[in-house]
Amino acid sequence: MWSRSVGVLKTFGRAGNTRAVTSLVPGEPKEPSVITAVPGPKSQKLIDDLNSINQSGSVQLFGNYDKSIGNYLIDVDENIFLDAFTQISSIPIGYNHPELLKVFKDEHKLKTLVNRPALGVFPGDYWPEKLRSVLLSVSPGLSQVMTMMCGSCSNENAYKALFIHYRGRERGEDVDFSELEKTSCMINQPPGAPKLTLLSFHGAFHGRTMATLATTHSKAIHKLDVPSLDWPIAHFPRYKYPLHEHQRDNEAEDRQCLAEVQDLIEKYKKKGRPVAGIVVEPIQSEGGDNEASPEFFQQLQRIAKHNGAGLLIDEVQTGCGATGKMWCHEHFVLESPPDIVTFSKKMLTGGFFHNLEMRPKQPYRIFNTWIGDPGKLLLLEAVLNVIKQENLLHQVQKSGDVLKAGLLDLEKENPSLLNSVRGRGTFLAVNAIDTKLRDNILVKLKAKGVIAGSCGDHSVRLRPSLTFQEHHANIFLDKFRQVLQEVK
Ligand code: PSZ
Repeated sequence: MWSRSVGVLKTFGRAGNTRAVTSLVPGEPKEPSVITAVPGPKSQKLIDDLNSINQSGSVQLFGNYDKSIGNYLIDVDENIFLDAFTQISSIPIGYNHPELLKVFKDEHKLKTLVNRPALGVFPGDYWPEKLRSVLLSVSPGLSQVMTMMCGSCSNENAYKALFIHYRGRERGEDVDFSELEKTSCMINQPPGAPKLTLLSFHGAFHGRTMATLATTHSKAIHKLDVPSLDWPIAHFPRYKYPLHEHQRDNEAEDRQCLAEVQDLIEKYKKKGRPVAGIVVEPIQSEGGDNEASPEFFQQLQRIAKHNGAGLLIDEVQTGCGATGKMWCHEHFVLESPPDIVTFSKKMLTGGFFHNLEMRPKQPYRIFNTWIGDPGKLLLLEAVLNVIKQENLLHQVQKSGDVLKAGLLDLEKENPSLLNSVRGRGTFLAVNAIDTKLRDNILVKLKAKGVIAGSCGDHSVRLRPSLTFQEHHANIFLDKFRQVLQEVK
C-alpha cells in the first residue's frame, strides 16, 4: 500500500474548524486555485488550434494529465480544479493514482497492453482467468460477460443480444434459419430482419450509435438529422421533492408510468412490432438525474418477464460504486438479476453481463475486431483492488452523506434558487430554478476552481471519483455557498 499524504487543511462547510485530513491519493493540493480566466490563455490557444482541425466547441479547457492528481484536475494554465465531474463520471479513483501508475511497470502487463489481440479470435492465455477474477468478481449475479469498447458500443451489442434471444425463442430451440430469413435479412427486410422493437424511456440516454440513439431521448441536438426507428417510448417517473412529503403523488407517478409501459407493449404487439426488450437507466443521468423507486423497478421487471421482453439495465454511468453500491440497481432488491447489465465509464472497459439465455447459440453474432481491450481490464483490476482495500464504497456513502446534507442546507437557505436535492451516495444532483441560473452557477463554480456538471434542463450534477472525501465535499459546499451569495 502506498504512503498517504497527511496535511493540516482548513475544512470548510458546517464545522469550519481546522483538523488534519488524510488524502486517499497522495500529493493532492490542499485546495483549488484559479489564476487565469477559464479557459486560460494556453487553453484558448490550443482550443483555436484544435478547432481548425475539428469542431471543438465543446472543449472547456486543456488538462495537464501529468500534473493532475487525485480529485484535482490541473489545466495547462496551472489552474487547479477540484473535480466533481471527473470526465463525465469516468475517473474511478482520481488522477494518477499510484496503483494505476504501477500497472504497466510489470513487463507482462505492458506486453498485454502493447499486443492488443482480436479477443474473439486470438485471446492471450490470461483472458478467461482475467474475465473471471476481474469482471465476474463484481458481476451482479450474472454468469456471462462480454467486453466492449465504450458505453454506446456495449448497449448497441446488448440490444442485439436481446433481439437474437427473442427470435431464437420464437423460432424454437435448435431450429435453423430459413432460406427466406437468410435472403431477406440481406436487404433489411423481415422475416430475417424482424420487426422487433425495444422500449425505452423519455429522458433516457443510452448512446449515440444508430440503435442506441433511437433509445436516447435526452436532448434534440443528439438526434437531429439522423434517421431513427419507430420504437415505443414510455414516460419515466418525475418525482416531487422532498420525497417523504410527496409519497402519494410519487407512487401515483410510478403507477402511471408502469401502466404506460404495459399499454405500449400491447399496442406495439398489435402493430406486429413486438417489444423484445426494455432498456432503462437506474437513475436517468443525462436526462436530469431522474430517480425511480425500487418498487418501480421491481414492477418493471415483472412487466418485462410477463411479456417475454428482456430487461437491460444500463449502468454505464451509475455503475462502479458511485451510488454507494457497486451497481445502482442493487439498491432496488430485484427478484432476480436483470437479463443484461451494461457498463463502461468508471469500469474503464465497456461491456455487459448477461444470463445464459442471452448468449447466442452461434459464434460471431456479438463480435467485432477488438471486443474490448485487455489493457483496460488490467487497470480495472487495480481499481477494484483499491476499492476493496480502501473500502471506497463506504467512503462514497460517508462523503455522499456530507454532500447531500450540505446541499439540503443550501436548498433550505436558498429556496428561490435551488430545489429537489436527490441521489444516492455521491451520485447527487440539485435543480436550479432555470437553465440560465444553472449555467451561471457552473461557470462561477469553475471560476472558483470547482468543476461540476449539468444534466437535464436545469440540474447541477455531481460525479466525483470514489476517492472524494468529506474534506473535498466541504470545499465543494463552501464554494457553492459563495456562488449562491453572488447570484442571489
Ligand atoms: O454527450 C454525450 O455523448 C454524453 S455525456 C454523458 C454521456 C454521453 N454518457 C454516456 C452514456 C450513459 O451515461 C449511459 C447511461 N449509457 C450509455 C452512455 C454511452 O456511453 P459512451 O459515451 O461511452 O458511448
